Amino acid sequence: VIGGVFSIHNYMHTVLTHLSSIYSFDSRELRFLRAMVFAVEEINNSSDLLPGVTLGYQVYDSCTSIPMAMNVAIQLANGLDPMFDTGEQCSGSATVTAIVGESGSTPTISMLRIIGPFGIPQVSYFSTCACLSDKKQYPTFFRTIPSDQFQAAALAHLIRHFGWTWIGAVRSDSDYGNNGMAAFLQAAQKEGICVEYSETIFVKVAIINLSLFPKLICETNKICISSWIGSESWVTDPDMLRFSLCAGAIGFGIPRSVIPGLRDFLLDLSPQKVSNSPLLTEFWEGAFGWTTTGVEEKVCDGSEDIQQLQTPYTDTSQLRVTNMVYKAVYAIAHAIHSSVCEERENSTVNCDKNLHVKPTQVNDKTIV
Ligand SMILES: *[C@@H]1O[C@H](CO)[C@@H](O)[C@H](O)[C@H]1NC(C)=O
Ligand SMILES: *[C@@H]1O[C@H](CO)[C@@H](O)[C@H](O)[C@H]1NC(C)=O
Ligand SMILES: CC(=O)N[C@H]1CO[C@H](CO)[C@@H](O)[C@@H]1O
Repeated sequence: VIGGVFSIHNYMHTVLTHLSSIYSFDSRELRFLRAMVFAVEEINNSSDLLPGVTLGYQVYDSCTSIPMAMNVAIQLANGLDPMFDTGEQCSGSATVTAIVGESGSTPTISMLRIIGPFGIPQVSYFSTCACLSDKKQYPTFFRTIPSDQFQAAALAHLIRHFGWTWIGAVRSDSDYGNNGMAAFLQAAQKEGICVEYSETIFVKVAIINLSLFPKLICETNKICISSWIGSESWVTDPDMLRFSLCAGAIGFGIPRSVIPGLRDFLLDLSPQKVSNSPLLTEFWEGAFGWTTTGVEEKVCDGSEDIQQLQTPYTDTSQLRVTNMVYKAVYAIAHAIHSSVCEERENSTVNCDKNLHVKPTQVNDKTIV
């Protein structure tokens, strides 16, 4: 059984005019989650990788919250009941052998502090903080996405390339923001770029979920900027590109990819399948049931057609981070494979289903 942790829900508290909470469902993260399930199924169908061994999964929503991510880490280490997606093939609980996740660097670090001592390998698809490359601190951490160390240097090159020598820099106050900025400032100095200011958050808005910081800048549109240069996590975020101010932003993205069969898998949601999963039900109701203002409400009756939907969940035109999720599952499967399978002389592969795989064994075999 492998664990998966995704930031499906976001909670933001803003104090722009009065204290209000913005609650949102990130259907792109739901796509990441479903890509993990897809990869598990594909591996289960494969006769080369883990023949005769069935992978299972337990997936959780960390709600983009650090306390929640820590809670999930404890549950994964203990093998308690899954909170979401209890439908389909759950065969009961078990301590997970490896974990795919988290999305953000800070929740990933929080999880590693808890789960690391158990030796359970954690493979992130989206945590880019260079700080995570420290193998002494995080011996069980792996990732399929490159460290920000490379991005910082590349961004400084890019700015130099366009001859912009005078810039301002803003970041979120998080491990991703602070470490990323530190690396960038160093790289910028090397390139002879003058950084006028480097700020965390602007005063009027207090945001609990700091990774959403740039989103708010774009939404409130209060800062006058001639050109935005963004880091990967927001320059390819469909939510950000909705704002014209951000639509012209440039930066580096993870390459696009094509995952054959994934689109059909994502769209293969019968009302039956949806109603078996609380998470899919929420997505479905949100996509078909209510408008974003919550004013017009209509009830789902099973006649909804997902083919007609245009949401980040159904948008498979880019598959950047999604591919990193897919690769993370495969990295884990290969590590388990080399722990329990052996190639015979006559080149058949024999896997010992009954062998209890220790997470530390898998940790030693994980290569990404
Ligand atoms: C796995 O095999 C089943 C049965 O052949 C098929 O229906 C399903 O689409 C396959 N899943 C993947 C992800 O390849
Ligand atoms: C390969 O060898 C194993 C024993 O080492 C045997 O059980 C198996 O049937 C053989 N497979 C083939 C295809 O010859
Ligand atoms: C979780 C999952 O997809 N399990 C499936 C793995 O593949 C086997 C063989 O196709 C199925 O029986 C499992 O249900």
